[in-house]
Amino acid sequence: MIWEPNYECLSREDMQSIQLDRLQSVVGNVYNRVPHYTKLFDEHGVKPEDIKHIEDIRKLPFTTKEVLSNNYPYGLFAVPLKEIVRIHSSSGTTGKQKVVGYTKRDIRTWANLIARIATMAGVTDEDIAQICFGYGLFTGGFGLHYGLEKLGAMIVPASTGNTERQITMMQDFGTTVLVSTPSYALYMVEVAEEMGVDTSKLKLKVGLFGAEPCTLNMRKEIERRWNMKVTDNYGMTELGGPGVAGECECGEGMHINEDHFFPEIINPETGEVLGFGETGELVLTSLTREAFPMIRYRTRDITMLIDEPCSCGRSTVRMKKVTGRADDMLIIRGVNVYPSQIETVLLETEGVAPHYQLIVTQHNYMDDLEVQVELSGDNFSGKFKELEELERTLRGKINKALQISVRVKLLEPKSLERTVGKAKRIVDMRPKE
Ligand code: DLL
Repeated sequence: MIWEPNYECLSREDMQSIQLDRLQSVVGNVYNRVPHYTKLFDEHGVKPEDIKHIEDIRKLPFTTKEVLSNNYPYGLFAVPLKEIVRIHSSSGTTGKQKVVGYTKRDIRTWANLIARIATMAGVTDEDIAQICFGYGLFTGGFGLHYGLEKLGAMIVPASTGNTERQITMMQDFGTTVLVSTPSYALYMVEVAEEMGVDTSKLKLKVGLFGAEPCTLNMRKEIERRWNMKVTDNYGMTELGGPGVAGECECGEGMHINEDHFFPEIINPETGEVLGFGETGELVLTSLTREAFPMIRYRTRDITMLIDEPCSCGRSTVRMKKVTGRADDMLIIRGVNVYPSQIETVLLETEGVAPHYQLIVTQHNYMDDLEVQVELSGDNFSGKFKELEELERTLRGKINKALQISVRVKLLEPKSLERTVGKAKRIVDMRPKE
């Protein structure tokens, strides 16, 4: 089944005509209503009237994540606060979160987009969907919730945590659709196995997974151990959350909701626009968001676009699995982490030097982050009790800043290798494929 065939199966010409119409409208809106864009477009000598064809989008400047922190919290909103009915947020590079807003219409559109991607994955109104994403500022919980509700599925709003209870709910409520990060799905199956649950007796049919990369091996492992089909879906807070793209049952890339998000791939070094089948950084323009439009947003996610027809019948352009990031953002157990957030804590803490390394590993598909930091040479006695105290303080502060738990390892002064160029802050030992 296709949720909105009128939009998902259009000819290229019809799709481009809708995209152009919507692009002209959103560009006019941001130029007239958001001081940041007025200034930026003026600096680049581009006016809304210059957008005459869809390719004219290339005349517009890019938007980077820094623009969000510079305009924190509401500076990029294109409607008065009175019209905002909800905000969501996620971590920014420093202490400042990325905050995005939604009008009533944005919330309705969002639900529709999620209904599309859930339908693509094979979910119907007969299903019972257990949502194991956090309900809160993160876009995952509420995003999937309203979309699946719109579709008519029965929702178990389980949120995250209390994993044994999650398994019991699956058994008792007859869950058929699992919504979570792939890593949490793997952790859950481990707990289920420890509880002696025979997963083949559960009613699970499909997993709607997203918010972090899932390697092919990880996918196979989830499919085997849970005995269900895995699907991937993609989105980000800046573009409103999940709902940008989703995988259909053919499993050959994620269909982008192109009538709402215009995709481009660029060379992350030069900004040059690349063609279909070429790998680069995904750039997205939101075409319909009222409260928080984004023009040519550099996602920093590395992927590729494909325009070949898909056997599911949808004609929308697909994006391949995200294979990496063009910046230093890490995703640890589904949470976005910037090394600069950790650095800020280290710089504020007496007793440690700003020489650190982040070691990321994976055990049973669960991410683990260890922050290794050098003690500052001069003012430290080296007494065990003091070291313990310092480690505890640091761990507490970092956990609070990142909203995930990390391990802290204190190192002797000058023990980390010094480099003349860029410091190697991240050692990511997780499997890539
Ligand atoms: O993760 C939104 C979301 C929620 C998507 C639930 C899907 C399901 P953020 O927390 O802002 O938003 O993180 C966005 O996560 O730029 C990617 O780097 C990464 N990401 C999201 N989905 C995928 C995916 C949500 N399917 C950042 N595969 C993005 C790989 C993904 N990476």
